Amino acid sequence: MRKETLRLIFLLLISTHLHSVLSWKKEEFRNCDQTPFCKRARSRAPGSSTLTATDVSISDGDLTAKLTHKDDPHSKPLILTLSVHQDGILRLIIDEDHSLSPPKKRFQVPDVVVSQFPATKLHLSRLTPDPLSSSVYLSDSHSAVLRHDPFELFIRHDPSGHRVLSLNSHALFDFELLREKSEDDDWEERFRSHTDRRPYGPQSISFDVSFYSADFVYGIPERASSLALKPTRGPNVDHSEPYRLFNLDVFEYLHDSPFGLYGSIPFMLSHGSTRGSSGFFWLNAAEMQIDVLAPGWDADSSIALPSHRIDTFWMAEAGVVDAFFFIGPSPKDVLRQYTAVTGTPSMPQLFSIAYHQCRWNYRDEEDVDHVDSMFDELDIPYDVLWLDIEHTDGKKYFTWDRTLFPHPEDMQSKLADKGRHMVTIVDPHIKRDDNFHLHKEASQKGYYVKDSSGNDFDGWCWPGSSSYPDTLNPEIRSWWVDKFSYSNYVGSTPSLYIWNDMNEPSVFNGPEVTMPRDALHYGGVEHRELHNAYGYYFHMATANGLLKRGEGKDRPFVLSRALFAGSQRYGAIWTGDNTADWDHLRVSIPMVLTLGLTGMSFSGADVGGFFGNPEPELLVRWYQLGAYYPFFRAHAHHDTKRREPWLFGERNTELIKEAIHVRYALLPYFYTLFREANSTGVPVVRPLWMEFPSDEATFSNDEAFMVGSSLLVQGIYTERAKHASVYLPGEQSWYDLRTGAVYKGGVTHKLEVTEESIPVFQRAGTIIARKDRFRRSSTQMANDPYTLVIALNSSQSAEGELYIDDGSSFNFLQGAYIHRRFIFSNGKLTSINLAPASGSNERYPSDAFIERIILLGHAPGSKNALIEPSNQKVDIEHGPLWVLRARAPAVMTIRKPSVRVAEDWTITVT
Ligand code: NBV
Repeated sequence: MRKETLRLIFLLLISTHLHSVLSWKKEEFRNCDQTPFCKRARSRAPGSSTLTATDVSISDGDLTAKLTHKDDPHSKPLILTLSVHQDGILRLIIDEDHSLSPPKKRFQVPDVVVSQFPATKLHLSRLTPDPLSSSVYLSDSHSAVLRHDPFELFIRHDPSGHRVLSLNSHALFDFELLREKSEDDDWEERFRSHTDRRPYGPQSISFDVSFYSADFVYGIPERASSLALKPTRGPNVDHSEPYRLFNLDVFEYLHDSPFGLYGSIPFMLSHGSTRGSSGFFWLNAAEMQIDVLAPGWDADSSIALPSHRIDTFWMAEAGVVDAFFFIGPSPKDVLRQYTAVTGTPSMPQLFSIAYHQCRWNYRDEEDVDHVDSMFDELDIPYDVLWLDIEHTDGKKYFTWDRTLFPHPEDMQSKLADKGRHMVTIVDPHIKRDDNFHLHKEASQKGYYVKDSSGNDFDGWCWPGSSSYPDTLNPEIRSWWVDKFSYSNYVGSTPSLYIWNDMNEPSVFNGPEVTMPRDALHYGGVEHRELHNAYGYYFHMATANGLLKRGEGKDRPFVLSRALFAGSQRYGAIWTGDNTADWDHLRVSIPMVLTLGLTGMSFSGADVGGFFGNPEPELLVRWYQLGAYYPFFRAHAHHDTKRREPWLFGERNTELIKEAIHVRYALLPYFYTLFREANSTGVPVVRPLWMEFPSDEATFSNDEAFMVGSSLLVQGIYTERAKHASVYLPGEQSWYDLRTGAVYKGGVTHKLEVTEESIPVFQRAGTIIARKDRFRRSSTQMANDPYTLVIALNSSQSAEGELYIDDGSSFNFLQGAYIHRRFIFSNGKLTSINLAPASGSNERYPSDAFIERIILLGHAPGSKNALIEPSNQKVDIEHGPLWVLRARAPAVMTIRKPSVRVAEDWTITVT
């Protein structure tokens, strides 16, 4: 009887859940006014902080100081520590004074700062003696200055005396100290039907951060809004909510809202035309709210600060100040500095950057087989087929519904025979079913997150009553890791990879559809302190599971919905449940760009839109744009009509196929960019201003983006578009990727567009490597020859890089790769080795060769090309720019130079 009632309640809950899918329900989520710490912080006036820095000294190579309230010298001080790291990185920690035994240790997020980072610390030994301030050198050209009274921290560019970044310039700093509860204290907080016991009371932190010489600020994903962050407070601001960072499962999110979605990265960058970029990162996993303040917000303030400054206000519910300042000065420098702290994106397997076919759900093995064979029949390449929650036995992850999927191993091996892979979903909610071994083990071992009374937290999710593994605990992570072994995950094979969904975590009956803030984790950490990093730890444990399964030889692939700073080390993320409409297509670009700017280079949006049925035209445009997302996957809600590429008539199938083909042709270029991201942190897709940092016309461009430094992509975001305005930055020209037609740089062009493609251009002065033969999957293209596309600039020169490795193992870390730079100048193309001088050819031997070289923008008349050292002559002819495309324009082509990619050679055009 009890079971029946529970079942009914559950069905009711699910139906309300699904009902709420119909639209975003504002009232289900807290706004700043309903969030006491946010409301309190926002009501504070500039100048209200009375903290002064005293007892400044250098100890252990760090600068330390006490922060005390001037008007209350007996109040408990805070301890400030400043450390300086290589490459102009400043770290600031402010916490309670542990020697005064605060009621509890505040949570400082572990496992995000990479282990190598502390080793980059520079030992401070010199402090300038000045009663008003203390300063230390940050780099050859920058100092960090701590003003004592009132306390303020700023970074100064010494030669010019200009400021770069500062904290507490408006004296808004506030740090609520933990205290023992007295009888009069009522710390409980209520939201809708939920009560948060808040046993430790108020503990929030807030402060202002200013970015100087800045025209715009960017970053702090994840939300569906513009790339440049609009002000949220001050004169002429039309909406008044701060940007929220609180990982939530938000149904049908709006396409233009400051509301935080599934992931949080508390990292903001500024950019300006005069002095470039700088960055600020606050490592804190509690709910955060951030205001971008409009000029004039502090009209009453007497503090005179330079213009071209952007003030921001940061508020967090708990934790400590563990903040990092990055001095840039170029946007790429900021990314390098940020990823020196949180890690660069991991190097993905080649297959995972190709095309993925997903839907909730591919019903059964027959369905899988049918979809797979249709791709073959139509000659459309794809690499991965995905199975959503319905493939399991009653939403118990790591199991199969054996009626629908009786032979999972055979199913996977059939795909693997064609070089294809499968991904299955593994969510964090574990079904509380005593017959489920995972649940039995987890509950016996005490591995679940606890509720505020210390019992296993029990919440509703897909399987009904569910509990959640506490992956903050390293022991629980290693337990989780072992679940991915072939013997534990019965039915899994080496070509199976994983998808983590709902890891915000999503709890259908929880406050704001998530876990209560007073739930408890390992070490007595409250969920409120850890919330934004829960999904990060789960993603980490899953990725490490795949790593261990492959005995450390295979690069894992795990897609996660929730994310935090550092998630880039564990896999890809996607932008969740978008909608099949033009606005969502448009907003996918600032969303993906923002993720890239905050280290998370490997991301994409559901192609086609998750909710709703796209019109064929929208679907085609989505494929054309999605082919340039770093993560390229089509996906759809189970209530939508089937939408595999062949279901919209022959013409649309052709168009979709062509979009996918372009991605496959460009895989060598994409893979080279993924390696660049892996070694430098610079994202695969970039805002235009990252490549053209002084061109103001690019600063708020949300519609176009760069793929690497060579391609510019302009999306088409409206129905039946006949024209598009495309701004092509820089002084050099641009070549249309499809036609080779040349366009002037520094101009906005009004271009005709057809259904055949969106506008994409190759920048003059660049060389791109392609693979133009199409097979079933990227894996099957491994030994195919390359085409080089040389786009010459006005001095008839160009450069580009190509990175190749085995596409799946970690041998590249031992130098098993090919990395070449191609330089074309004075009529001669030279291939130069960029890999460590000795041994790379032996470590990664390859016969791969170049079958065609296309010269765009070359002066006509050349007939031959001389290849050295082989001393062979080959013809220069007119050949198609795209071999497989009928009616492709003819361009100057060096056919069959047949030089090996791994070797040094030159080709001289005569
Ligand atoms: O697992 C089902 C879906 C999934 O297809 C989607 O991609 C996720 O974002 N999942 C959310 C849960 C339910 C969504 C209504």
